[in-house]
Amino acid sequence: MGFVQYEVEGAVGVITIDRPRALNALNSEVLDDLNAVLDGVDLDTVRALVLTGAGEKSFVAGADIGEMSTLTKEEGEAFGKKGNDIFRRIETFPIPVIAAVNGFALGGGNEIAMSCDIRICSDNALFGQPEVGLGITPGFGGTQRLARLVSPGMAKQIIFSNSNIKADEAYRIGLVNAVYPQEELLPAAKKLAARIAKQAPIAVRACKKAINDGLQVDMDQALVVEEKLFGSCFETYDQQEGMANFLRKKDDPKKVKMVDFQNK
Ligand code: CO8
Repeated sequence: MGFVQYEVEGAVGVITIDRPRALNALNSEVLDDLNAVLDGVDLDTVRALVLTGAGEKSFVAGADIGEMSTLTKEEGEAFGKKGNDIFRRIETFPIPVIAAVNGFALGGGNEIAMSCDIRICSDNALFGQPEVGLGITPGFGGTQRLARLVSPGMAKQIIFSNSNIKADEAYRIGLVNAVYPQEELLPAAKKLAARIAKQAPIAVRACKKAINDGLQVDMDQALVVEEKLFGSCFETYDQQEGMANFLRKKDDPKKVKMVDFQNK
């Protein structure tokens, strides 16, 4: 795929936005390629995804400013919707997506990272929403996801003042879960993805759905969302084998084995 590479290592898929000459900025073509890569993810075999940027300098330096510079109001709305639809697809993708933020994550770069389930970054990462310096608002979900992820006050400070934040500050405010030296970032992301991939896949998917859907409703409704998904696990091989394995181990520690979860 032109601007987006995809490789599978075991049960982990690694998606790399690959437009290094423009610091991996997102133009329409990159967004289309990303959508096509998501179409091609084999959900029977791949259980977690890592999303990163090509090169050592930039994760994604934003939406493509050249492409945006001549948009009309209608075209601007359409471009915002295009990005939003794809980022929402990532956010609601059935399996977990980990953003390995390896440098600039500005504007649309921070926004795509925030649509992932988990964010970790390299120590040279730089986060920001520079849109007001360009005369626009964040248009790929930044006003909504940053306020939900950190706090409304912190999101407003970052967005209104066009202030970039470094990796340690991103960690302090909870925008990323961990910071690694550049060379350790991708291995760490893959290791985390592989650990997730070893768990019962239907249960992991249900956890993602429960957290995402539950956050959209009040606590009473959210607990019903959880109950339904919890109940659905009892129709799976993975639940039967996972629990049987635990009981066998209690019975005879020599019977300890790794459960080979079957995704069914
Ligand atoms: N768009 C297009 N090209 C870019 C972008 C971008 N966002 N960022 C970098 N590039 C290009 C540069 O133009 C340059 O190309 P060339 O070599 O042909 O001149 C190349 O990448 C390298 O960049 P620099 O020479 O500038 O590299 P530096 O190391 O000096 O600087 C920076 C790196 C600080 C990242 C700098 O490139 C920069 O400030 N980039 C823009 C960052 C930015 O403002 N991003 C936010 C864009 S707005 C946005 O994302 C809105 C999302 C919602 C859109 C909704 C639409 C409706």
